[in-house]
Amino acid sequence: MRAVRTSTLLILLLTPIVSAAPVLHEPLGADVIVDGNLNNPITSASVWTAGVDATGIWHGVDYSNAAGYAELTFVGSGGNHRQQEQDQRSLVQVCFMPPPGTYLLELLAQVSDYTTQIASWQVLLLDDSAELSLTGDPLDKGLGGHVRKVDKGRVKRKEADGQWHTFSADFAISPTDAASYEYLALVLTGSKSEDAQALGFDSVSITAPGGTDEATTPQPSTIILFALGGTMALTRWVRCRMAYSH
Ligand SMILES: [Ca+2]
Repeated sequence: MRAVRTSTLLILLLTPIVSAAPVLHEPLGADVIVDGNLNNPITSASVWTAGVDATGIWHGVDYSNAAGYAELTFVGSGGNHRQQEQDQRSLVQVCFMPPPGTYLLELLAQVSDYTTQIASWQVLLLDDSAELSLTGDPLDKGLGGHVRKVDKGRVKRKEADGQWHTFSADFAISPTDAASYEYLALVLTGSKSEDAQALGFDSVSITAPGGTDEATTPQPSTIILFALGGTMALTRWVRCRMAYSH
């Protein structure tokens, strides 16, 4: 009887350990972005600094989500494109690096006018010394080797009609990326030049992954990097999810 109990106990103890081991090719199916519907308070900040500011929450300057989406409240002076760039305000969510793979970014954006407004987004990989400025151009201030851009997009003329439009794009995180950078950042950026103009973001998600790129035959060095990057990234990512997903 005692032997049966002992073996049962051993199985019970071992089962979670075995099932918790990272299976790098298995789809995760989870959303990298926390609170993609913009329901929780946006932390007001003009800079996001690695190692100082929190992951898994929205940081922004001059954005309100009182209406259930991220609405830009700052009205710039408009004018030429350079002025519009300076009038930009960004909303950022940074998360610990997810595992390597191909990811799908989806979001809703609402913009009134193409010629006097800017609305764009970028997926950035950051190292542990990166600083993102949330006013003006987020990549304008000497980020150097601390940042690698893996995706960018913007609202185009035909979509700048004051209505909500859905945008989506695939981007990839390679095993080398996952081993070289500490964080993934989604930066949503916009400007307004008149109070009556709309600038909003909502329903943001980054979902994944189909695992590493199946079209590529991994070389031994790539496999080692993948295992290292993937395991480190998965550990950090799960930690991030556990800390900030409630
Ligand atoms: Ca919402």
